[in-house]
Amino acid sequence: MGYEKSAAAFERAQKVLVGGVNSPVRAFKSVQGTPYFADHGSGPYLYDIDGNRYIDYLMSWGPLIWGHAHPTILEAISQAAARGTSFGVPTELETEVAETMARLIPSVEVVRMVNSGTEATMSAVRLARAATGRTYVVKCIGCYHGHADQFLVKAGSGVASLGLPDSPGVPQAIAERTLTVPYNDLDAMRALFSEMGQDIAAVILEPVAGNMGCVLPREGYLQGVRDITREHGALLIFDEVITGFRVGLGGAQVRFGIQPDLTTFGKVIGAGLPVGAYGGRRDLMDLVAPTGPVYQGGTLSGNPLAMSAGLASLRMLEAAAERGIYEQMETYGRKIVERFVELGEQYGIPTCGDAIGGMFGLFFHKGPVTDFASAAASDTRRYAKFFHAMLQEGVTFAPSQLESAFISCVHTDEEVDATIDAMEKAFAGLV
Ligand code: KE4
Repeated sequence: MGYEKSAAAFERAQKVLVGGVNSPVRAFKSVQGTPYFADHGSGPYLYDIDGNRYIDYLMSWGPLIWGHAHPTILEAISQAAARGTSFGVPTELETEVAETMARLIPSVEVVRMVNSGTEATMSAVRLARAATGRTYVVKCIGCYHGHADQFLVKAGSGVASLGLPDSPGVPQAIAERTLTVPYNDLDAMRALFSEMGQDIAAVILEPVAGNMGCVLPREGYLQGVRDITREHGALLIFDEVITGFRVGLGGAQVRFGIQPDLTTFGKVIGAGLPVGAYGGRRDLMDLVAPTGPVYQGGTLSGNPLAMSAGLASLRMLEAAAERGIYEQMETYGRKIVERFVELGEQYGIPTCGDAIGGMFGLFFHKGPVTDFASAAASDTRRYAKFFHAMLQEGVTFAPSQLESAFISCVHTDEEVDATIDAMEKAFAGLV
């Protein structure tokens, strides 16, 4: 595998783009080395500008549940583009996407489209604060909800777990209104609410954590959080930017049988075009302008190209779900995880992992990984070696141990078997 063209492209990019990238994780800092530059994608494959082909489990960090350049999605985009790229007035496309989301996700009665997951989560939190008249928000350590100031906090000290800014530029006054607790820890959530419950507007959490690797909720955890928030009059926001339409046709909330008050979306509903959305109970959503006083707007919200791509993706998912596409993706993910763990045992390397729907995670950790503290104890150096060894074998995972792997509806036995062969070769070089 040569990377000369990518290396030159990265040199050039760093002169005019911050760090040579438009999102930090793309710079490969946590796996070292030089990022490969994409040339094009086709189905489950990504091709870089040096002509290397990879079986792709990064999938643009989640949106590409139909793989790269799916003909039906491309056709939808080109038909929409031929009619114009944006209008600044409503289109029926937006209504059709919202109707589809509301039909597939029972807790969602009304939707607002935005342009990114960050916009969705920051707007949902603003709405929760307005609806409850309270200012504190609870997030779980290790869950990522985008880069709005209120989410860039690290665990504070003491039971109150007052957030501390985790990035320069985030005022203490904002950070301290975000409280943090470990994921999967109902006792910590209960203790926090017993101390501050009357001041907490909402809990926002990833129902399946995808930003500390792939970490599933413990049995009863999500229902426990639902019960605690309801008991204290706080709202429950499920951040399904990753899990929405990925862990099942109804997202994590339908799969786990939990009704949040608000849900945020992104990624899959735009099929690779810029998109986000938040939605939920009508009495809450009607507080948003122009129906209510909570302001939020966006020039390109509900953009017809993103809506046409998203609608095509969702319509194909509905049909494919009947054919067991989610079970198929989960079976493939589980097969990769199981072989990864077996190889760890064979070579005496601590490994664990999990899979759910179209996502899975591989940890260099003896397990179990249930929260950020355990995820962060993984052998990230060994993950970096594994990541590059797999690149050499023509397979790309996420360039970070603390991210998830994404499979698509168009990965087949051929790619999964080749991935397992590649892992067998990669492990030989890890000891
Ligand atoms: P965006 O603003 O990046 O569209 O969405 C933010 C976001 C919100 N909620 C969850 C659960 C998310 O995972 C994300 C974004 N995911 C990361 C990767 N895990 C985006 C990759 C990147 O930052 O480049």
